[in-house]
Parts: sequence; C-alpha cells; structure tokens
Amino acid sequence: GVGLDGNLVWVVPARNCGELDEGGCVRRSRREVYVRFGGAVVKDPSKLSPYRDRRFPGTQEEFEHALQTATTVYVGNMSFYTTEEQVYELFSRAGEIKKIIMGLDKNTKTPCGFCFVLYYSREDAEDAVKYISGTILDDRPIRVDFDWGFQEGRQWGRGRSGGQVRDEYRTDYDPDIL
Ligand code: GTA
Repeated sequence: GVGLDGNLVWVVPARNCGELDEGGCVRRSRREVYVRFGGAVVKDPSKLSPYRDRRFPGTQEEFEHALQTATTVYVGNMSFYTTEEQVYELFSRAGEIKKIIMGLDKNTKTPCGFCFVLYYSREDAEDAVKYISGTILDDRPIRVDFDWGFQEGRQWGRGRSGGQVRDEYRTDYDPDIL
C-alpha cells in the first residue's frame, strides 16, 4: 500500500474487507468510512464521526463547522503504555506537529488511552485522519478523529473511574474500528 511517505511498513492491511470495487474495497464502521487500496486502509476525511462532545459550547452546526476546519485530531483506542514520543514519531509523518497533549486519568494522572495532536495545517490533520487512523500502535488499532479544538481540562478522562467513559463499557478494543 502507499503511505504518506511511500513507506509500506506503517500502513495496516484491512481485515474483513467488505464491498469490492476497482482496486480496492470499502468497509463502513458506523459513519466512518475506510477504503482499502492494495494493503493500505484509508479513512475518508469528508465523513465526520458520530462523536459529539457534549461539552462543546455551541450548536450542532457550529460543532460540525469546527470539525470541518479543524487542525487538531483526537486519537483514541491507544494503549496506556504508548508514550508521547511514539505519538510524535507516528503523527509527524502526516506533517509538522505544533503540540501533543496526552489524555490522562484524572485520579492517577497517568495516560488512559487517548491524546490530542495539534497540527499547523488543515491538510496535515486530514492526512492524519486519512492515513494514520487504523494503524496499529503498540498492538492496538488507533482511531484518529477530527477535534473541535483543545482546551484546558479536555485532557482528563471523564469517566467515573477517572479514565475514559467508553472504557467503563468495553471489554476489549473497539472492534468497529477496522
Ligand atoms: N474529537 O471520538 C472522539 C472523542 N472521544 C471518544 C473522547 N474525546 C473525543 N474527541 C473527539 N472524538 O476531551 C475527548 C473528549 C474529552 C476527552 C476524554 O476525549 O471530548 P471521555 O472519552 O472520557 O468522555 O473524554 P466523553 O467523550 O464525554 O465520553 P463518550 O464516549 O462520548 O460518552 C458519553 C456518553 O455516552 C455517556 O453518557 C456514557 O455513559 C455513554 N456511553 C459511552 N460509551 C457507551 C457504551 N459503550 N454503552 C453505553 N453508553 C455509553
């Protein structure tokens, strides 16, 4: 498959590939669309994910507009052991990174499976969604989603336990991601 840098190593082959068409196939995960060409899995950046941040201070239209122009991405389904350095190494393949904010458990202050990556350009954020979502990082398929913009406080897990809300429901990594 063709990655951002023409390198095959970091692109994940699709599993359970659905509808076949010329040279590739499409698999839908709720509203997120992944397209496979050769070995590469590409997430369609024009389709917004169903995630809605209930703490966004605005209307649904304003929320969607923020996502459509975002230069920040949210990364989910990460291992708790993945470091900021590893995130930097992988995500700088899509473009120059302004800042990384690791998601932390609000009680233990340790990584709890997500982070925000801030780029300077929209194009680079789109490339991260397109080419890095679905990549295996520390044995887990990560999910890259546009984000409305980092604000102080958003780095903390919102779950009762201190970690992420969805971790209180799931038993394994999100099987819908690929
Ligand atoms: N851009 O997909 C995302 C995303 N997620 C999942 C979290 N964040 C995201 N940002 C983007 N895209 O800053 C951000 C949040 C926050 C930080 C930590 O990460 O904006 P969190 O994951 O701990 O909490 O946030 P969040 O996002 O508020 O939780 P979530 O998953 O949306 O859950 C909200 C509601 O759905 C709750 O009422 C919960 O009880 C319910 N819920 C969630 N999962 C399940 C489930 N599997 N079954 C039943 N109910 C569920």
